[in-house]
Order: sequence, then C-alpha cells, then structure tokens
Amino acid sequence: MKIVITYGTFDLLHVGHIHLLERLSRLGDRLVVGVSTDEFNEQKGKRSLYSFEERSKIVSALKCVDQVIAESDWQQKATDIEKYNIDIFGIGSDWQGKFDHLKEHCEVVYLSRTPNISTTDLKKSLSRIDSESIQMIKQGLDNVLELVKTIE
Ligand code: C2G
Repeated sequence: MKIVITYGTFDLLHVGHIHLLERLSRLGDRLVVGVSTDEFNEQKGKRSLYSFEERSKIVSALKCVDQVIAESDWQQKATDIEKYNIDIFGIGSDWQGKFDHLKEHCEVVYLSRTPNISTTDLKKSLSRIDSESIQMIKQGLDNVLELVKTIE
C-alpha cells in the first residue's frame, strides 16, 4: 500500500487543485491531504474565503482524496510522514526545492503547476465583477436622473 501526502489551502477549489490532486492520487493507493487551518493561513499570509471546515469538507468530497488532516504549522510534515506511513510527499512546482529536506523521510515529488488559474486571480475577477455591476447600476441611475430632470 503506497500512501501519498500533500498540503495546501485549497480555497475556491479549481481545476489547478483538482489536476494536482488527481495526479498525486495516481502515484499511490491512498492520498492524504493536509488542509491549512485558518490560523495557519494567517502565518502563510493568506485569508481564505471558505473556512477550514468548509475547505476540508470540499476536499474530502473528492473521489481521489482518501483522508483530510489539518495543517496547522510548517513543522508537522516530517511527523505526519511517520505517523501516516507516507511513501511520497508531493506538491506543486511553485514549491520546487522547498521541501527537499523531507527526502530523508520519503520520496519527494514536485508536479507542474497548472498555468493560468489561481485562487488569487479568481478572487480578483469576482471583486472586478462586483465593481463592474456597481458601475452599471450607477450609470443606469444617472440616466434616470437625467430623464427626471428633463421632465421637471
Ligand atoms: N496548484 C497547482 N496549480 C494551480 C494552483 C495551485 O498545481 N494553478 C497547487 C499548488 O502548487 C499546491 C496546491 O495546488 O500544491 C494547493 O495550492 P494552494 O491552495 O495555493 O496551497 P499553498 O498556499 O501552495 O499551500 O505546506 C504547504 C502549503 O500549505 C501549500
């Protein structure tokens, strides 16, 4: 039984996350995912839209994920590898080289990051839509105001 582990925030789950998790799950028989807690996210300089509980529930629902654990600090990986009998630690290539120290505990793989999609970009486009619709509504109200003025 070959067990794989990875870690991440997984906020606003998107195809980049799915693509990574599915590739990792194909490397072994079981995939364990450490989802970053809200408190650890703050240490990572991230504020996710979905809470830890929501993000954990969403990741757990994926067919390719067998177990979700909490990721609450940077130091837990080596302990987790022993605790869960991990054979492979994997993560996206944006972390290339950052976890080579785990090679003394298990195999370490970096899989290519899916281009042109990120939670940060999704959040930006969502906020842009908000401001665009506010602009449209404002334009509409201005037009009505102009119309009212001509009637007066
Ligand atoms: N990812 C990807 N392609 C994307 C976006 C993300 O392959 N377009 C991968 C990342 O490389 C990471 C995983 O999806 O392996 C989760 O990404 P994030 O939720 O952004 O997590 P991150 O902030 O990288 O946290 O201790 C490790 C950290 O918790 C990793």
